[in-house]
Amino acid sequence: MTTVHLLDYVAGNIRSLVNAIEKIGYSVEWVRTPEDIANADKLILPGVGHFGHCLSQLASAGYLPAIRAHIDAGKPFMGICVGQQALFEGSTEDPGVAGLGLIKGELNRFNDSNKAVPHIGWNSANASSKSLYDLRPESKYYYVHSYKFPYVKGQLESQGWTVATGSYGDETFVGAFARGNVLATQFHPEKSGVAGLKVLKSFLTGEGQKTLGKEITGAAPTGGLTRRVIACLDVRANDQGDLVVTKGDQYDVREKGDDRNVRNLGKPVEMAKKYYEQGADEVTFLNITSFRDCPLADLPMLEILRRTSETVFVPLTIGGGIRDTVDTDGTKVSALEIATMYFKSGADKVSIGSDAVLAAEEYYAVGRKLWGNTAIEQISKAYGAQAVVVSVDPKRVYVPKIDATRHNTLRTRFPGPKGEEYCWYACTIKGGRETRDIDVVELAQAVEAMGAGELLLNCIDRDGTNSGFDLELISQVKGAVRIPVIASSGAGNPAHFEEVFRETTTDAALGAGMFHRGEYTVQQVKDHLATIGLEVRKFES
Ligand code: 1PR
Repeated sequence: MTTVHLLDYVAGNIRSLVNAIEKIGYSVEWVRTPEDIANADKLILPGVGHFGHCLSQLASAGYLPAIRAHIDAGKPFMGICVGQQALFEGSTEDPGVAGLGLIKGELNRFNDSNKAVPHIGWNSANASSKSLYDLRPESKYYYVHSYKFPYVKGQLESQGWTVATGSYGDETFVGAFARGNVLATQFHPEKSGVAGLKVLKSFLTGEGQKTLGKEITGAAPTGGLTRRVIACLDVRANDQGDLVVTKGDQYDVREKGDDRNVRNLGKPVEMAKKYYEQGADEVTFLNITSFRDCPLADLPMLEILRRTSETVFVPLTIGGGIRDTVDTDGTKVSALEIATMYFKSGADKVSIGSDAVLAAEEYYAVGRKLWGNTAIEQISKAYGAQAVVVSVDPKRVYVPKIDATRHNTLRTRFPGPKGEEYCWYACTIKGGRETRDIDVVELAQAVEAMGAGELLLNCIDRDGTNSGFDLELISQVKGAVRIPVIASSGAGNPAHFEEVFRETTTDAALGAGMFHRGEYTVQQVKDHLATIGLEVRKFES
């Protein structure tokens, strides 16, 4: 049997999972009705977003009894992320909603008083020398979640489960568990590179079930969450109309010569694959101009995502143009609909820039009230906070005194042109072309309140300068929010990544130009971080 049934009951990036399954040599059949489950041999329940949303969708469509029957019949079942969480009785995320109840107990939220939540990134799944569907102690897997089942030694094991754990800050959580025909992973195997594909393969071939729980010898378990290194591709049409990866200096992407051509650094799909193979933990595409002379459904970025997700098994983020808009035929299209097209094409996260600034201004203008109508709120509600990144394009503004402006100021180590010792960061829109009267702290706090799950913190002053990240900016924003922050702009060599990870609490760091120009590879950056003792994911082939 080379078919696996996939339950597509809820919005989300299902395409990556299909691509991963096909890469392993299996084909996917969709479960469209509860009756289809009866015909399934192997069943996978993926899941993103909110526990309550997923479980109530499953319940209202009548799937829960069919899933229970499948499991009770001893047929292979795999739950991924919220599909794993569904096996518990409930979650404090949505108290009134019942899970499948295969396991007693409920999930609760990570404590965000001492770390960023959601927990996003590559972490271990350590099965303590027991065989668990080809999980390796030295491998890292991609997690993205705010709720977890806390690990209590012996609790699940006493019920016959083999358990793998991860640790985040001072909390140890259940990363995966299996018993008999059931395998469940909190992490996303389809986004966990080669290590994740091995887990999926072990489930699909049935090998994992055969060897489950056997003692194995192997490398000692490694530490927790790794430092994430992200490769970013700014994409736009050049003057000939081809989509190219480009890179600006302080957002100016045109060559310095007389002809001022758009800098062309390569082809998006090929470059994304190259960075994946070098060990990039994520790949981000920013569509820095809109391609709005064609119908939305034909956006070239959709094709780029589709093709990239066939070969790149790490998370993909897409940004640019995510806002309510009007299609070429006059039809109104919401930001949520645009995001949905991106998710269906292989994106795991969408990144919102200009629209987030305007929404934040509105949020303060109406006295910090939320009506649920912003792009951030709508996409976050449908797909979960972890799927919504806000990309910030700030510019430094120098002031002579701390109280010279109403904005959140900091004392800088790099005084301004007139010796000013203070500065604040003004948010911009439209790729830095328009500066607004809102600072990064205000923006960050507003979008966190709206349900953004992560910030991509660029810096126009540093972009393309190779002079290192703006540590003052990053520390200011990290101090203002609980959600993870990706440091961006200015990386010129591996030591800059070391500096940003050592001197700030940033959750991830992103580079563009230094990779595109071939000055350094992603692997060189990660090797450097490993040499100085920082935890990184090693690329597996
Ligand atoms: O406003 O929602 O349509 O989104 C537009 C998106 O396009 C935003 O995320 C914005 O940051 C991005 N963008 C717009 N114009 C430019 C430009 O360069 N002219 N690129 C642009 C932003 C910045 C970074 C860059 C880092 C690292 N690119 O992502 O990759 O600065 O570069 P480096 O390592 O070489 O220094 P919307």
